[in-house]
Amino acid sequence: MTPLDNLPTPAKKSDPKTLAVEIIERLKHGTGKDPKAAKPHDWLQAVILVVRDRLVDHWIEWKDESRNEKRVYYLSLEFLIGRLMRDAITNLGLEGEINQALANIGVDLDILRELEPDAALGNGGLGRLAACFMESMASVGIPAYGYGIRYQHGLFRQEIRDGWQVELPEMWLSHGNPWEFERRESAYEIGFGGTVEPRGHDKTGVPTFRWKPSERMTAAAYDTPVVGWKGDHVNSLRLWSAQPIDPILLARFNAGDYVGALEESNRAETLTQVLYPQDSHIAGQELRLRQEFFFSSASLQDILRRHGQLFHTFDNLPEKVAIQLNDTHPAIAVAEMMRLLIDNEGYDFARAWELTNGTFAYTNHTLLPEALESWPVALIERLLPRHMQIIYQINAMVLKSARKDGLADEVISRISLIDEGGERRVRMGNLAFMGSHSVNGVSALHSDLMKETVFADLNAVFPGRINNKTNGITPRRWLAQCNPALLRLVQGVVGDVDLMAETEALTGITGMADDAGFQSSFEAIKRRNKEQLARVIQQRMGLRVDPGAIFDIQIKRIHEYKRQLLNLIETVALYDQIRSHPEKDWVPRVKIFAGKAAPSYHTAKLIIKLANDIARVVNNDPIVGDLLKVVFLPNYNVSLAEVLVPAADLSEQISTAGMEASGTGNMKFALNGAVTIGTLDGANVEIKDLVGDENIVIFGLTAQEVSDRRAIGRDPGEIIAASPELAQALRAIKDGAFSADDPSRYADLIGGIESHDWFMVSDDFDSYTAAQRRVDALWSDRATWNRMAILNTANVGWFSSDRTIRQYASDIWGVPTK
Ligand code: 26W
Repeated sequence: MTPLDNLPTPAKKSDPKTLAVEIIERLKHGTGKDPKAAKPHDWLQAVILVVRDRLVDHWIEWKDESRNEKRVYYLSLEFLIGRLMRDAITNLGLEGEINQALANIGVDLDILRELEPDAALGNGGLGRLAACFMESMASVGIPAYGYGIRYQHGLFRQEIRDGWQVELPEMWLSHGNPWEFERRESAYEIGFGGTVEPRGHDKTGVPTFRWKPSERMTAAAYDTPVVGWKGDHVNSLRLWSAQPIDPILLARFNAGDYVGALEESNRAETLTQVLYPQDSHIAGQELRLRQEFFFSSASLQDILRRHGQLFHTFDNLPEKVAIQLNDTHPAIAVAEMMRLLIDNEGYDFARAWELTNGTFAYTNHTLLPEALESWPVALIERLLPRHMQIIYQINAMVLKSARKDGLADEVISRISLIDEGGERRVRMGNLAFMGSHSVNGVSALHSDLMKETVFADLNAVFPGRINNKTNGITPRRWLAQCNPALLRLVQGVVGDVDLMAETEALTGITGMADDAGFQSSFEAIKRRNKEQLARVIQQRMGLRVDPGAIFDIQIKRIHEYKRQLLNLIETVALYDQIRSHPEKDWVPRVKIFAGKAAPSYHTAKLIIKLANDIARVVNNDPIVGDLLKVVFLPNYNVSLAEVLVPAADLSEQISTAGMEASGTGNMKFALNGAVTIGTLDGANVEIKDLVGDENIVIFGLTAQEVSDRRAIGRDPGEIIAASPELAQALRAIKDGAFSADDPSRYADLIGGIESHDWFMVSDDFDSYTAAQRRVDALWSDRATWNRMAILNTANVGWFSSDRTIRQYASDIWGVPTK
């Protein structure tokens, strides 16, 4: 019993009147503003603080309640959380109350919403998945922490100037961040460089070591509460910021060297300044490795401190702690855990390995060889000398036992942690694999391919370790918040079930798929969402589009394997045909693109320019009119996705089969009643299984066919020659039909397709155009189309990230869910 136990700390009331009073109170006393003079940003701040107060009650309660339970730690260099206010308000069930409170004050919640910065602490799918997972872990009641980096600048802001992408710094923290709590008490020292010194011997006579880093800094914690559905559970997203241990080096300062005095300070602060954009190739920047180690070490120190305080031993670590590695970005944590257990806690190597392996699990998100991380041995030796020793030791142990099992030399050199072809490098994928008891892919196809390709040898050595966890999306953000009208419509049919908790109950609308009244309501909602998007397009680009046309949308990072180029070439072919036969009964389309290209990925940036060049020509052609419009919306981010996804008729998921690990945009579109046009890649395969063959438009080579064709070697020239439509579209682009100011702009881009066409645009082109004409025919019969759209919404509830998280919980983490 402490005096605090007797103090009443009642949960805050949340009726509109109390809320209104508190908002004004917060505005005055929290931000120091006179309500009469307050600007929208001040109101936003005040509303967030009042909502945050409500979270904090649940947060503290939940921390207390789950004290002795097994905890899950999700280590990720990216959390693409986007805006948080609507999430918090919906999950707390306060939408009506806050709206009412603000109406009484004369403030519009919708205006405030648009002012909240979109936290872009991620590149794309991998980061957004981490954000959906955080929300789902809270929703299903898993005590979990997300660990990452508090980047000062998230992913760059994209402007389109003269059709080209221009990158500008992103400043999400410029108005402060009312969601976060700085935890001054949770700070850890992080070292780099220096030497490893022998310390003596352990009880069994094994030599012991201690790392003496030459460079040190502090990791400071910032916590953001993440609230689950219905508000019962609130977890923490803990992001680390690098700070100098000595902000000013006094000796230098006193000697008059003012710049030198700040050196350490600058070096520390640089570390967490920017998020690395996901490039076509891993660049291997030293600063990136420093970021990876910095956040891995801080997170593990935090985890072990918490565990030690509770249990006073680490013998039970795997029973109480599960650490999930989001791709190989935190893979160095395997070596860091070994170091902490051996050097600091006195465990022997074998026992430390057992504990580490029992605690870690690893998720792989790509098979692209150019995206697999590896670091030069020399670099790790310089930055993390003790870790390099440990990595060698792990390698020796695993290879020795493989040798004993009679594995051939080639196999041994492929599973080795050290890649010896050329400059010696550490393979982070192999390190993550060996250090984990579970290795999972993110769709059924991708997990199968992992076993056959990158991890074939390791899979043979550690059978059963690879498993599948098909990705998911949170239905709270991707249905309730972005498309409330659709949720209301569906809810009216399925009756008294909590669709946000039991998303598979969406199947309850199956029987209405052919009902004329339901179809027209469904269509009317889609129409309003399209009108909303049309307004955004009009405002941002000054372009008028017809909401009666098919809205055909491809939004995702710009990458050759995702094949925006295939879509663009088809656009050109369609444009050609419309011009040749304007009298035909064409189905009007608006082709919408959005996405960022990595700043140094030239081909991707050229594809953006091509989209804009084609848009300029097509949109100004009076013959075409409203039959075809092309739009490239700048600065794609989570908030823009929330407007685009509910407005789509057609979802473009057209990657070269075998290359898109899962995709999650595909799930968001289907949930909101768009029909997918796609290849049998990633989770498209599972979408097809769920919605049925007749409710999805599949085209193109299968993953098997892609790999067979690549093995045989083929001539794209021949393929192009056999397709007059493709040949003509390629010629038009290549000859400058869309780039009169610089006719040879696309010569190399198209030349690449003619010569090697690694992503098999030409192989799939005819099949893709045929699929698009199938789409036209289906659209022309609106009852058929509406039925397809409805059956998509009805059947994809399985893709809720709650389902994914429950599978991780039971198969990998061994934690209960509610
Ligand atoms: C070479 C380009 C590249 C670089 C990095 C591709 C992919 C990466 C990341 C390491 C991984 C990534 O973002 N993967 C994406 O993860 C999503 C969530 O699992 C999947 O839905 C996407 O298919 C996958 O590309």
